[in-house]
Amino acid sequence: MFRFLAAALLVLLTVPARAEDGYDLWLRYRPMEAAVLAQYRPLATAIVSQGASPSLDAAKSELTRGLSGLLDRPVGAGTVADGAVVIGTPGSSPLIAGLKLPLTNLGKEGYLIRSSSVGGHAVTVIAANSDIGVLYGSFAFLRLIQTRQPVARLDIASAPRLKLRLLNHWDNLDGTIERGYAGRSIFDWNKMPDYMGPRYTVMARANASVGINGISVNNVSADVWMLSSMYIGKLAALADVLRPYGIRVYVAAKFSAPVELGRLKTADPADPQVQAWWKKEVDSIYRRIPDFGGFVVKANSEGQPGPRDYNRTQAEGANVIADALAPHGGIVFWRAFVYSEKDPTDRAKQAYNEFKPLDGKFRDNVFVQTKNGAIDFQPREPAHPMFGAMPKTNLALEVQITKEYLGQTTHLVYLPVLFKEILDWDTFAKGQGSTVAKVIDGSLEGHDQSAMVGVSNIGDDRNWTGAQFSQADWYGFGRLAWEPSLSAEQIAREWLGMTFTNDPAFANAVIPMMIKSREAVVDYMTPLGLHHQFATGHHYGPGPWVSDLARPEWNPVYYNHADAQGLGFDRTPSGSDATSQYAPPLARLFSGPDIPERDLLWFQRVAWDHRMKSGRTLWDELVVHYDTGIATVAEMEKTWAAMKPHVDEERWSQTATFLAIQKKEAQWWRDACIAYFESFSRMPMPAGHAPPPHDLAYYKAITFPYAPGRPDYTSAPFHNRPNDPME
Ligand code: GCV
Repeated sequence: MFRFLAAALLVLLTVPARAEDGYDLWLRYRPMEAAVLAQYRPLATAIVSQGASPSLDAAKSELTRGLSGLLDRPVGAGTVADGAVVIGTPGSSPLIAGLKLPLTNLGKEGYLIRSSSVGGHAVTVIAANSDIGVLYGSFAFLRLIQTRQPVARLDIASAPRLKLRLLNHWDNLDGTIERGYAGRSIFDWNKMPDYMGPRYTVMARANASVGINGISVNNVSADVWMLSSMYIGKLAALADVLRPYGIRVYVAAKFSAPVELGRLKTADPADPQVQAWWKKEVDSIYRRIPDFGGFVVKANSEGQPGPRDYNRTQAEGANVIADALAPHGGIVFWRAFVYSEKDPTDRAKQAYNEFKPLDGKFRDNVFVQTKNGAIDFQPREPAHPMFGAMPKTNLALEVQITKEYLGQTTHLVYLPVLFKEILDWDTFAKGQGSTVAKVIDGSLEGHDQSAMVGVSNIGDDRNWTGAQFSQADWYGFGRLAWEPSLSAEQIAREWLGMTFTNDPAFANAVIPMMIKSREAVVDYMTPLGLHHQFATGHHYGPGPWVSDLARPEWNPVYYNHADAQGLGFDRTPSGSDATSQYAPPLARLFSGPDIPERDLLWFQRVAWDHRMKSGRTLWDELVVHYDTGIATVAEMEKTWAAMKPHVDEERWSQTATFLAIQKKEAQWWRDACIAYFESFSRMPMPAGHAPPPHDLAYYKAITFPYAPGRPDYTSAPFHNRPNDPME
């Protein structure tokens, strides 16, 4: 009997207390290892807080939850004693006020965490100028413990470098998500405002833990219903849930709302009735949501209405809405993602051409929201030439956290490396060191406003983002929007420690795997500056041959320009001259022989037998890159296989299976692209590199009628396909 009980106990001790499925994100707060518990327990014995507010309550309950979980014993409200965690603002806490802490430079959202003495007791103080700052500080304190940092002698001050740190959800009101790969929308509008499910609060906690302070809730290709009184009522209920966590709600507004909703004859921004309509609409929103953030607007882009419909400029369009918002402190995020089928100019040049002349014409409460690159969230793009070229305009950087062009759910691609590439990109706008980070944080041109926006990857999947590792992209976006100088390695280390384990053997293997994943996807999808080689509509898988779409710039052949002579888009002065949109040192670099090869085919057209720096021909180099991408994924798969002892079964095996899918699809990308390009180059495969196993027709015939995330979800057309490879 005793032996049986001992065996049962052993089983209980070795099986994780709770199965893990990713729902708890990086806020798991599982008990620390026995070896370190003894060190940490005396340093967080109780939470002392004076004053009360919803944000302070959120801070208290996060600390209670987090410390009790991590320290594996109840840590609740208490009084000052050794080990107490004293939280608050000088305004609401006499204890904090008495400490005369240097909070002035921390602004509204910054925090200070300091080991201190109160009444002769050694305590940790988490102080800020506002309750939301206290909440941010509480998450930061928990993060230190979650990542096993020493907390006995703390003196940390942190304030966000960017003021607005937003997610844009591209969620449709019917529950589908444009470019969403993690299930359906988490916003269950149909049941709002009566039922506000628990996931909104978990999402708010996760956002606040990384400093995200705003979300726009609906697709930028906007549904006018969102501005209706009925939906604003639902939104007000959501705003109530998110407010304690410092998160404001924003809405994607449709420019034609004055016509569709207001029944006016026009949406012309110069029309006084239109101006009055926006004012009335905005006033009424603020009556119901006093801290409403403002609007995101996609205008005159991909079929959306906009000021150009009335021969007005983008600035006139933005300003009419900005004027309505200004008295309430609201903001317009006016998207620069515009291109027109009526304009034969290189698509990469169109946004700059349209916006650059408008520099200085936008109101102060307008951001021109600019994607990281001039095309569309490709695996790699040079930074958008508008960064650095609009000194009198607030520019917000928009990145895509959902992986529309990066393998969607199943490819492990750690995006903070990509985000950093853009933030650290030197625009040379004011000489060397004029990075995109300095453009968007306002410091380069002395702007007060600053913003970074990420297109959300959240859905109603149990693990929120579809894949465990995609949580790192959400996490990393928030951390970088707070502090763009953080390194992708540091963010990975934090996230891994909080999400899986702090075991150095795990971090030492998995951090390099995550970092490498970024170059791998470029290698196996679009090496050497290739871009937009994706299958039609859903963008899942390769389609470099596609040439039959209505608009030229929707076709991959528009971007690769493959023919018997060579490959690549000539954007030098002898071609589209897009290079001239960059500051002179970059313009020279990109149109000359010293161009970094990673951007070669983006800017230049190159003969198949062109000699690369390696001494190989372009053709051979291309093949080598595709194969390097696959080899990297194979290495990632091996690394992860060896991590099995460190990770719970469900999260380990999902990731392992996804990596196997990624490897298979990397091979598919490589084979399909090589089969297509070989039909032009007519060059032999370099030694040691196998030809694609099928002919081009095979790859062309692969279809995915119900791939998720498409912008135009309707019943997929079923053609009589001549040779369906699956049949
Ligand atoms: C919301 C790309 C995507 C579209 C998206 C658009 C945008 O074209 O494929 O789904 O639409 O960008 O950013 O507005």
